[in-house]
Amino acid sequence: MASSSARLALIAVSMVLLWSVCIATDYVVGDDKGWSPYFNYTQWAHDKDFHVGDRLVFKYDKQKHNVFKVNGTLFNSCTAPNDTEPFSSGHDFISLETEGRKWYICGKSDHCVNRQMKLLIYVGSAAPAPAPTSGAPHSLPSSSSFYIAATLAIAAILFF
Ligand SMILES: [Cu+2]
Repeated sequence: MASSSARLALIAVSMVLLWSVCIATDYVVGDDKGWSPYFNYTQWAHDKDFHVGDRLVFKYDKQKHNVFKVNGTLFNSCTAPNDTEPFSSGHDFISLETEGRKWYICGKSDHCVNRQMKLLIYVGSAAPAPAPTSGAPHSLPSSSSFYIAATLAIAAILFF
């Protein structure tokens, strides 16, 4: 008869597998500071590993700020495009749908130029990125890992 600690361990392992395989991450930009002036977003992004499927969450006072997704040129000159509507709900979820560089700025007043309200991130391929092991017969595609993790979780719940 399995102990409850073994059952808990199996559930925990399954949850970690599920998390790493299929749960995308929401990143609250600026953490508790949110999207606000004089925060170093370069440093904030520095230790993050963004992947396709993750989301950026911009939280801010919508009276004072907004969010424009821009290109590198507009980013460098802090220019809000006049042919695009900004995100302006005060609590925006932006899905990272493609790989590559993404640029965001606040379009209000001089917030981008003088108050550091600009964010550049690099988005990698969908998480997790298993090391490409070409020719290795036993490497599983991530969907298989997902089913294994799900099966483990169900087994843990049903049989212990
Ligand atoms: Cu602003």
